[in-house]
Amino acid sequence: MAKFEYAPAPESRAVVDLAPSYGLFINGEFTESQGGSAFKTVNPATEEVLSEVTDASAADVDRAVAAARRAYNGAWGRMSGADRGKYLFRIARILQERAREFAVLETLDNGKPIKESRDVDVPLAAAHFFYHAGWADKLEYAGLGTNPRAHGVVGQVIPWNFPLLMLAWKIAPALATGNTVVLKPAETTPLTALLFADVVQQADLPPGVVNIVTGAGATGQAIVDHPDIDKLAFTGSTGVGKMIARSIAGTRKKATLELGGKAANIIFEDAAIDQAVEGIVNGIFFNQGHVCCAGSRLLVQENIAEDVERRLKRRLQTLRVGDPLDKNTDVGAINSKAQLSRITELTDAGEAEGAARWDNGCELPAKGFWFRPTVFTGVSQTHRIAQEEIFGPVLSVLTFRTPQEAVAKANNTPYGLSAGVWTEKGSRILWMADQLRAGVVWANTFNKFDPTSPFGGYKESGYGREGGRHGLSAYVTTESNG
Ligand code: TAP
Repeated sequence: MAKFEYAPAPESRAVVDLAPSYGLFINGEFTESQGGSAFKTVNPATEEVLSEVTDASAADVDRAVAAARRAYNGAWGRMSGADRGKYLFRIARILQERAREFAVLETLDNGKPIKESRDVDVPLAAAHFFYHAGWADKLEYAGLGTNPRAHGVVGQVIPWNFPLLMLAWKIAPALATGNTVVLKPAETTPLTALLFADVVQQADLPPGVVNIVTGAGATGQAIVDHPDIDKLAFTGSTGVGKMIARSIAGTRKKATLELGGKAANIIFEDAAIDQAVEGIVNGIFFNQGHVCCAGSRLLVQENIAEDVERRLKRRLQTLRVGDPLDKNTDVGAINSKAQLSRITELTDAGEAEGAARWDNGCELPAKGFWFRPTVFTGVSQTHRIAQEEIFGPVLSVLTFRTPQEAVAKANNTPYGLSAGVWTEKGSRILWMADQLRAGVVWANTFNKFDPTSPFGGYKESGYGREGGRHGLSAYVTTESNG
């Protein structure tokens, strides 16, 4: 299908000032590792090396936890909520002021389109700090229980799909409630967390309140295992989440786990089809499908399936895949070679198991990690592509005849993070929301996020909520909940 030709409109990367290498941010300053090594972080769209970062050792994690403990026992632990709130407001405003720098850096390190980092990741990260800043002096009135108090030192481990945003989801509520933090960003996307360390300095936060240690899985494990961590907050895969749950079992550590998903996006025959098609595209092709709550299973009522499929494929042919820094780009690069191999392996399995594969046939850049927007039809519930999280731009289409069948199929997964329902009938939306075992149910929309709204899963999608008052409650202990 013919597309409008657009002239390229690349965002300048001059706003980003990258150092050739980075140390660890411990006790308010960048320091050298003790016994750790270094690794390179690359731009997944070009494979260009962006910088070298530290692979923190267990001794480094120990120093970071000690700094966080000192800060908790010192100025931060004694500070009033109103004063903590001022720091959070300051961080939020600095994030807004430096929004372009953060957006370009996120796109360089992650591969996501600039229009997403600019319009979604960075504004939402700032919004999380603003929202939690407002709570810092009102915790007594948040309905959390009697006399809410911080846990102490919180260990936080985050994934690569929304690096700055996941950092904000973790750090903002922890600080608002008076905890101190040791955070590890994902191995492939450490750079915006290191730039955030610069913001922490600029905001003049007391030393040790926020510590950033970069590294791979072993560094994350050292945080999880550290005896002086009071609470853990993890976002990542269900596999690693289960390992964490096993390693803290029997300890006094509290934990929230935000894990994977395999959401159903359910389209009824009375839905506004063109809007639903936009919702399907947003549901699975936003952020290259690297979204825990992505609408990766499309459940469409059988009598409209052909029409929806035709319109969807037509729409997908207009998606622009390519340079993430180009403001016209809709779908950017896959975050890493390892993730590209996983997507390739699962889509090959989909074909081998008998589903019909289609992609939009777009041209892909010669260098970097890329995958065409792909749709599988004729998918059955037992296929791996209907059961396993692909975490890429791949949609599996299944059909249903009755609302009961839609619910049964939607719930037929070990996960339970999110779902979408598209119908004109309000009563059906409410009935479906009640039946679906998912932490978030969107109605006639998809992938909408707000700091006031709790987010989290059922079953193997984890436990605990982030955002809203529910998210705050995970960071405090009260006289009623111990
Ligand atoms: P993981 O491999 O689980 O990695 C998540 C984080 O844990 C990374 O920082 C990782 O370090 C670290 N890690 C790895 N092994 C560890 C260990 N043994 N102990 C402690 N930390 C360890 O997931 P991922 O590939 O980065 O992210 C994709 C997954 O996250 C998907 O399943 C997705 O659904 C899920 N996710 C869920 C949500 C929510 S809110 N539910 C949000 C985003 C993503 P390295 O980077 O070095 O491996």
